Amino acid sequence: MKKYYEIGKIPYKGPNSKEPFAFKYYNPDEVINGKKMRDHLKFALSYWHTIDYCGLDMFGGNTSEKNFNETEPFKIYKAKADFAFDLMEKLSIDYYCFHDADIAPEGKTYKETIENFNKMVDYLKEKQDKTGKKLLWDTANNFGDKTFMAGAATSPNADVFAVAAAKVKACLDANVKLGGSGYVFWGGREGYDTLINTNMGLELDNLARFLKLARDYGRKIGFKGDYYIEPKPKEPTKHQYDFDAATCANFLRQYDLTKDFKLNIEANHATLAGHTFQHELRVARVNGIFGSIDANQGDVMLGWDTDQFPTNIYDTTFAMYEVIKEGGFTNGGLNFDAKTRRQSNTLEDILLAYIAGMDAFAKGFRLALKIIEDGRIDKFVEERYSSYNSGIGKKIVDNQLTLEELSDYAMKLDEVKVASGRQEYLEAIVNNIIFEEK
Ligand code: XUL
Ligand code: CO
Repeated sequence: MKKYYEIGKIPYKGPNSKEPFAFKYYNPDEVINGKKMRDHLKFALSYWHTIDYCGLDMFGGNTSEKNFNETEPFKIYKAKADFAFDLMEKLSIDYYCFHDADIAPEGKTYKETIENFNKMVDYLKEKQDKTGKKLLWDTANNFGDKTFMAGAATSPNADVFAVAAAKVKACLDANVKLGGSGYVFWGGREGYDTLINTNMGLELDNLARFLKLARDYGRKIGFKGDYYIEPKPKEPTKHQYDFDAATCANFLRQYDLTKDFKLNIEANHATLAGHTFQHELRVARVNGIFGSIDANQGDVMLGWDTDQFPTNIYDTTFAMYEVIKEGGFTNGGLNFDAKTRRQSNTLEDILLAYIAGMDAFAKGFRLALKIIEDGRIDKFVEERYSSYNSGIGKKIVDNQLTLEELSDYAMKLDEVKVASGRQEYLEAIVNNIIFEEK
């Protein structure tokens, strides 16, 4: 197999190709329903997993190297940025995402760290201007350093709240400079391990206060994109305050944040919460807070966030079904919050992993369109609820009836028969569409 530096731009070769470094389903400039595939899917590269992660796990060190033969800190981070943009170009990826800590060397003080960060933001701006690549979102890593061991906005220590604010301020400044369309707050360590040492009420109020301060500052400096919170039920803390989409929806509503904040739904976080990816997307949609996606997948046998590249066609199909039903992405996109396995330790494995994930979503997108075009599923659901289109059902949804009136109506009914849900029939339709030879 070819080595990374022998490989040029990844071509689209179609489903029958056996070429490893070619797309089988993602044809970036193919126009579907009036829009290029690249604009439907809005793929983004994740800096932390792709550019920094080298295979470290709890039992052993790195299995790969991403300093690109440099030893001086700024030269290393510039080489990383060069690699990121080269990779995006090779893969026809138009967007990227990063944490502050991902792109620049850490300084000896918070001040120096932010200065280093700003320097590298300027470098990324130059690269963006040259290539046309865009920032989907950035975020502050307010969980890695020991300062944040008890949380950031929910830390019991007010100085930590201030340090977290300084980092978010720098990330928002960077976002505006780079023309980003989103800003993410993943809860990180915003949660708790035991209530014996925790003031939950204050922590939640402080988290909301923090988000409001960030929102107001961002709007003041001209950030027009969406703010996202990213549900995750556990890891690193035992109880995360942003457990799942429903918990986040309640939090945003309680603190009057739904106007500015949406959700960044991650597939592996959904499964950790005991939900499907599609469930989380649907919950976000019905609450009017669907924003962006962290595309990956977990392993059903493992209880942690494995952040694998997504290859499960059912998941990508149903995820794209939700995206299409939502009318597509606006400020959001599909960020691969995914890393190559520890044993997939070469640079060409990164290309192969992205190709696998992008093709899985491209195929999922094509299949979701087919499911919608086929119409049997949507028609079945529509008919299943048709009793609400007229008569008593229409009056119910128009809020015209009291409980007494409903009771009077029910008293006149004979046996009520509920129609079959036909789950197996519908699953067979989905399989038929997915496996249909064309
Ligand atoms: C952690 C996670 C993060 C966020 C950004 O599980 O998903 O990478 O996406 O902080
Ligand atoms: Co994520």
